[in-house]
Amino acid sequence: MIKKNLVLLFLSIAFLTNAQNVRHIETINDAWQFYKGNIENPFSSDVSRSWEKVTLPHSWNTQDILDDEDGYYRGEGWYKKTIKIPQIYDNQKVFLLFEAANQVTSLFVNGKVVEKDHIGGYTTFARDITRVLKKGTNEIVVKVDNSHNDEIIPQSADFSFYGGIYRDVHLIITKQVHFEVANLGANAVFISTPKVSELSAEISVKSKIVRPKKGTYYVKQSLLDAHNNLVKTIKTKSNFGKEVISDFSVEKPNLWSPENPYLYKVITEIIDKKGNIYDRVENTLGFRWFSFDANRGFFINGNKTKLIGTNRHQDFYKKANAVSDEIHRYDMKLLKEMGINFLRIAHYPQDPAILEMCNKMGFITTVEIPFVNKAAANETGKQNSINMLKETIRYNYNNPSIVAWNLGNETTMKAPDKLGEAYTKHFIETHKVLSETIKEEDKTRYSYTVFFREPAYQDKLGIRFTEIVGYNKYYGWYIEELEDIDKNLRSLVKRTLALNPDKPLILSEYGGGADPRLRTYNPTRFDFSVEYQFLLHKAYMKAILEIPEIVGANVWNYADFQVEHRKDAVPHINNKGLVSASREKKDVYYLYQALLKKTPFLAIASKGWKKRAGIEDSENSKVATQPITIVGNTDDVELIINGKSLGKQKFNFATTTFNVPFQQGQNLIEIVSEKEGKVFKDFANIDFTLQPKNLKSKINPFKEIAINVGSYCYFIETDNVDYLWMPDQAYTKGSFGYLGGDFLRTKTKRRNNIGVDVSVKGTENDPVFQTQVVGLESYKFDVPKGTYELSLSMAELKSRKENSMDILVNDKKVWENLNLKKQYGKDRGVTKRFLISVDNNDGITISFKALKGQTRLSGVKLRKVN
Ligand code: GCB
Ligand code: CA
Repeated sequence: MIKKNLVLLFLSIAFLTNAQNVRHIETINDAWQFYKGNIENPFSSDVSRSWEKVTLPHSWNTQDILDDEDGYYRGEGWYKKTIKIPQIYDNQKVFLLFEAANQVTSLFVNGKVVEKDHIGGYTTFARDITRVLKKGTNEIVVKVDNSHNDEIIPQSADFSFYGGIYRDVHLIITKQVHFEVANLGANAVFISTPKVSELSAEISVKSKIVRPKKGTYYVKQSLLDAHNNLVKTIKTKSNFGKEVISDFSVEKPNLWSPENPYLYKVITEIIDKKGNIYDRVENTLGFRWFSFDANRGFFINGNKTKLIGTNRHQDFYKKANAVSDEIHRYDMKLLKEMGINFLRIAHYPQDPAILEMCNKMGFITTVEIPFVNKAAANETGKQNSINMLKETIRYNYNNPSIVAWNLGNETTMKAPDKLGEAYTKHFIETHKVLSETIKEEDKTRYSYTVFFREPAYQDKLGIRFTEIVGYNKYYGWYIEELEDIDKNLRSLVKRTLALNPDKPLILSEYGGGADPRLRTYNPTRFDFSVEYQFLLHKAYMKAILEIPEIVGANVWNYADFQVEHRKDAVPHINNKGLVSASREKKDVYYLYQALLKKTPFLAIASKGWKKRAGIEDSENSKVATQPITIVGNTDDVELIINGKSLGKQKFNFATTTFNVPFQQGQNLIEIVSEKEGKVFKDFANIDFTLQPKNLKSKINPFKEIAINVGSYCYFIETDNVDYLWMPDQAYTKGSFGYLGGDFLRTKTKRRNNIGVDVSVKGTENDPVFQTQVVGLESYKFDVPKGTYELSLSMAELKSRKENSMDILVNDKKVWENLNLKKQYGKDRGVTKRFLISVDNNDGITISFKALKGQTRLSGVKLRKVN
């Protein structure tokens, strides 16, 4: 035993010292100088130009994608830095590796251009800078350009094309004899496992040695298990200028799978006859075999596995895409805790930290290039797309978690038949050549494409070249109703399998938006409430789990992300995330945990909603009863409110809803469940405002209320420390509400939702303004005598006609001839506050008299001053 350990110790010491001797890698992320704009002569010593000091990862679009101005900066950005190149070896070779920069990158060292520009914003590339280096300090200048470019994908997409060096930059130093660094995709070694079974596995490692002159060199492979114990080594002699292929095998491999993501390590070294080491690279390796079957689903190591997971963008609130490895890994941790086994890395290759974690955590993944919506319809555009795909496959080749390469997303979004014959021809060719490229580059994985149009549409164009097909279907959101999700998915499966019986189908996107500030007990389609999103996903999951031909499904999206041109409840944010853009969990995240986790799980789904309000059940009843949904994978759950048990309820599809009486002030909700003899709990502390049923109540006197007029949703104004707006209601005697008019709706062929999607200027409270009552006659509050602050919020959104009105409070004109569009501008939120005294029993009546067009009101606040 001791002896064995000693051997191991020596072995690991040997690896340690070797590791220090070969290939030096360090990041160079700090203290770059940055200038946003064009520079005519970058090497003149123009002192008038002021440079900003920045740290990588960096993007110049962190702010302008979120502001009220249309558009964001798309142009040149310059980075410069002087560095001393560490002297590590005699005759060393020096490289710069950019994990990514968006989207055209030009590199200059000491005033000299280094190779061709790198094209594409999402793939990793390396450049050999040895030739242009000098002793002492060296000046590195990098120009990055994110202008629209007809020759580079993406041409159009529902995400922002942030500019900058937004991932790490590495300095790599090797000896003269080394594994190729600056190749397409910047990967030194390609590992595949041509045959894997429980009994044995074959390994094939391809590498290429770069060396100045002939000589005898060997490539040595060392396979280590997860505990760093050496399993096998082999040595292969290299031939000058040729790739080296090292084939070997192992017995009884530990298999890699989502349940048990067992990883080996392959150390690949260049050695000479005497055993001197020249270069060394490490890769992880997972042994697995897998297959997709259109009718039976996905199999890994012979086990049928339903693939359930999400999509992910590389984006974070106010950071654009300049996201640290720590955040990338944090995301992966949240995804793991959610219980998923599948990740679609959309819509472009992402940071290497993501795939590292996919390998370690056991996610089955697909990776794609940013061929989104539309092709770069010219020959260069096509070649660039092919190159990008090659870079993607080569750089990521060794990750065992990847099972398919996706060539594009919703490429028929801009209908090719409407873009002319030349475009269509080019478009079809691009699909063909990309799907061929996948199989040429990697025979061990599947080729994949994602569409959203009808299967027949793609078939008519003849672009279903890939082995797997994905569909993005937003039933219950953009189209169709929630009740019909199951029916619609079954019908989709039928339609696609009828045309292509052997092509497995993945539901590559589904979902709906939710603004964590919007809450409701009357969820409706497209209201952006957290509650509607919850119901939508529940319906989807039911269907997905029941339909075997849906081999895998990915929620759109793991997290909210920033899209400059979006005008949803939170402008510039696509809020279909299960967590927000700064990673706060929405209720639906817990639903997935309850449905997917193998370990006992229990949660109050809406525990993130801490500040609530409601109208008393009846006059002076002292409580307002509201539903609370619990999610869990135990049998049943007990709910206790303020120390009083409401009994136990059974879970149905991982959910159950209690009717909970809330009192004024703090309310403690506790839930308790048991599984396998263990107790599980969750709790929430809710600060509740109990609004009087009768506004003249002496027991619960009226103080203040804010109403989100024209909406069934509560709105939590997070910027104002959770200031709460209540849902609207038609007036009833003794209470408050609108008289006359209707909720504003967006009526299209596909939708009839409350509110209108406009980015409202001058406010962060877009949802208050986006919803309104139009054509109202009055708004009434049956409040007692007193002095009140009344504040009215309104906006004219997307209106075409002229609208003007007079507003009267208790018959006194307070706002005359108000024309919002003319006087304040279109799509602008306007709020005005009035001091009102009520000296009789008639309360407050705010009357709206149309002079032209229609009256409107978005929000109203009333506060009793004294
Ligand atoms: C899609 C696209 C994705 C969008 C999403 C949406 O189908 O693939 O890029 O963000 O829909 O939210 O509309
Ligand atoms: Ca409103």
